[in-house]
Amino acid sequence: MFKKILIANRGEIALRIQRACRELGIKAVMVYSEADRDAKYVKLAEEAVCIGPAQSTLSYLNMPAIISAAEVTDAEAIHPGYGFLSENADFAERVEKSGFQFIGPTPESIRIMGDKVSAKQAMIRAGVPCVPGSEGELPDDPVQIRRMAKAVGYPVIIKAAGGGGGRGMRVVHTEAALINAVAMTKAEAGAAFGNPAVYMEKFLQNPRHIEIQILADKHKNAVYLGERDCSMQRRHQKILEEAPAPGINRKLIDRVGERCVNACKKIGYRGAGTFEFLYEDGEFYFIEMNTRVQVEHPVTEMVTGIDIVKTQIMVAAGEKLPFTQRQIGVRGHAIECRINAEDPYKFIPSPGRVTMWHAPGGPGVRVDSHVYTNYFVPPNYDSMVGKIIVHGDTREQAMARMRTALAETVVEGINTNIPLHRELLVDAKFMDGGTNIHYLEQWLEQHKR
Ligand code: MV4
Repeated sequence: MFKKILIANRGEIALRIQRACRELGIKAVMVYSEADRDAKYVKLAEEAVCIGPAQSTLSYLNMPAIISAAEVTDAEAIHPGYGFLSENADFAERVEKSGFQFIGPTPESIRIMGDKVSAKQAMIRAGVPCVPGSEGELPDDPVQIRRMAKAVGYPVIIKAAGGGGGRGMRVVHTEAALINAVAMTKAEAGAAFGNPAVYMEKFLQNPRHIEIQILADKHKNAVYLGERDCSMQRRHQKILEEAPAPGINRKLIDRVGERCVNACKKIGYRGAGTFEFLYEDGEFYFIEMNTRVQVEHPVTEMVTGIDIVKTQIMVAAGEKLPFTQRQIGVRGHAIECRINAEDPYKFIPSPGRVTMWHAPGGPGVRVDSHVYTNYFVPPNYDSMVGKIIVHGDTREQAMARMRTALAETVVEGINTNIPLHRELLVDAKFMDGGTNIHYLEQWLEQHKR
């Protein structure tokens, strides 16, 4: 096992990884920008290195600064967390070339999944169900493009190979609009991602966003840890996630989970990963794979009892997965509410001094946050300041626990989206379960104030 790890991230996930290190008896080196000097995990750290000014391009995205910090502190491995450099194949490569273990998949795996065309081709080959479409980069010939769209059936969606997470896509409803839409998406993709390649898919009108968590080691073992429902989102920002996904047939999920595991084995995937699917009319369609730990990993930890971050570190150190698929079960129900420093209905960021922070507690309640009373939320980064996660025997019990937790939570000095969560937790459609990816935006439109 490693003796010392460098954590190349900030905020709640930096604290989460630091906690996993403590449990494993590993020393954690924290890095921080000038804006994060007073962070709780920096104060708690046995070692911490300032890697630059507030601006992330000069600190948390500064590869030489991070690798130098690992060198001067004699760390053996680097955990990238989520966001920042976590899915940057060049970073993973530079980390390994500098003699450190990257806690994540190989640079090659990251590269394949980063290109959404090669990711989809890998999944088609591995038998993972995908959205019908071009099965590769679109050709230049407009005649062929039109023929493909006709075969797929309108509406279609044109997506950039270099995109993902909602960037670089365009829906096309008619043949008349097709060729221009392809040209526009290609031009934008070339400018935004340095890669003009695009592909085509059937556009699903009312899907849910369901994702499957996997873990794999360096010894060809891989398992799936069930699914998460992440349909509650606005502008591609998830705000509430849950596990398991309400109302989806367990046998179907097991079949898809097994396909994901097989795909991992086939491509030599290792570490934690998430297969993202759209789910509509009882069918799963793969869209993208995330090669990092995700914000919403705690709901899976709560229902499986497996520590995903600890396992990431163990498998990076070369250990075998400490459980088999048969030993993994889903017990009860978990819900996560992301707490953002923002206006709850206008979504304007609300950084600043937190004059009062009181976290909830009680049975089945977990809070992952680096915030404390008098903490200053810097304006330079993502607005998420923590997560409240609850577990219960049933979805009803989990919802009741979340309502209590949200009622107990006190945050003063900044605005947060807690009032929005309080309303959602008593919304009849949410309580029924199974709302689709458009639900929150429609709800906000109807509850305008
Ligand atoms: C789609 C789609 C409908 N049909 N693909 C958006 C984020 C990126 N990961 C893929 N996205 C979508 N791809 C097809 N063929 C609808 C979306 C989509 C979406 C997906 C998941 C969660 C929220 C979403 C919000 C808008 C659109």
